[in-house]
Amino acid sequence: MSKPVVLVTGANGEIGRTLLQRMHQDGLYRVVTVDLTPLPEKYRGLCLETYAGNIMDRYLLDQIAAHHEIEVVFHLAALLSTRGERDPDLAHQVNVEGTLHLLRMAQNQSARLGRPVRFIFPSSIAVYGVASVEAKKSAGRVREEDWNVPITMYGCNKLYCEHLGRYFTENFRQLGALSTAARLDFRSLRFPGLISAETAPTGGTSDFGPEMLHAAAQGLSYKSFVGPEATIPFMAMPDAVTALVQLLEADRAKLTKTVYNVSAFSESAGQIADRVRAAFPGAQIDFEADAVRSKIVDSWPEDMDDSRARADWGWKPAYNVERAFAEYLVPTIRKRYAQASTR
Ligand code: AKB
Repeated sequence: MSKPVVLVTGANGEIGRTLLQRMHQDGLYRVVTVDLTPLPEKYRGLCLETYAGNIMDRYLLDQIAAHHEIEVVFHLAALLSTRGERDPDLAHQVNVEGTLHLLRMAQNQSARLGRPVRFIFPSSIAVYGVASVEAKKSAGRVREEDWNVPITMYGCNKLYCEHLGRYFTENFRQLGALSTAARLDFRSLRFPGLISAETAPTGGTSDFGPEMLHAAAQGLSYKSFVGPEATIPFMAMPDAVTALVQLLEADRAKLTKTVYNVSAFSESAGQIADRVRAAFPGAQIDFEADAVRSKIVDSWPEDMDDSRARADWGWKPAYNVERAFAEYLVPTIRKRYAQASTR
């Protein structure tokens, strides 16, 4: 019996690369990928098939679906919050139109298979829009239904796609005679800022955390675009991938929600800077707050209440901030740049 096929979009991105390694280690699925940029050989070798292309290309998606019996979709491709503010139209096209193309393709696949394709969608802390820094302070760890008033195109896109996924799962073509088997099994989680030791981030507003670390590891100075007091929740990338895989394998009957918060540790930019300086003595980190990017970060909650994810599907981060720095971020990033310097 051949292993089921998983489609990963945005496979060459921060989450995608770590997910490919994890899927390979777990050995439960064959992986097909699509990304704008070709996968490096190190990752291509982990996949059944890789496609370089755009999720806006419906013909490409139909081709992929015709060649592979896709049972699961991890839809990671997205334009993040800062990039989305520079080109809101493109962000809407990729984040919403592109997601709709994927949902349609997966729904057609469910109809062909006679059972729901599981569609795993990473949403974001960006769907929240807390009214002020004072309100952020008093709001503390927000629940999924609180403050859903995003102030970025990316946050709007992610919130709308959560609703689209729920629609495809519960009400798609409700006036037609569509069997539930032909619907989707959409599952989503809202990530905090993610910190990967393997890849430097691009286009995000939570990037100040990982950017500080990657700069220090390369002996580069860094100017933070938010002030030292800016605080949001973060998560080490291995935990983010664990959350995606755990949600995929969770018993549908135990899921009381379509969208879950997940979180690991809440840190300010100043606290992260102190940890980076402790790991890389002499690291030059300054703060020069950009008003707009600070406003975006200030609209995101200090932390997210992930008690529903813990109760429904056993979510529990392996890395608190101390362990993340000591056992994952610093040793891995040191090795990464040491290897890079010998190339
Ligand atoms: C971003 O900063 O846009 C992303 C996110 C928080 O979803 N990293």
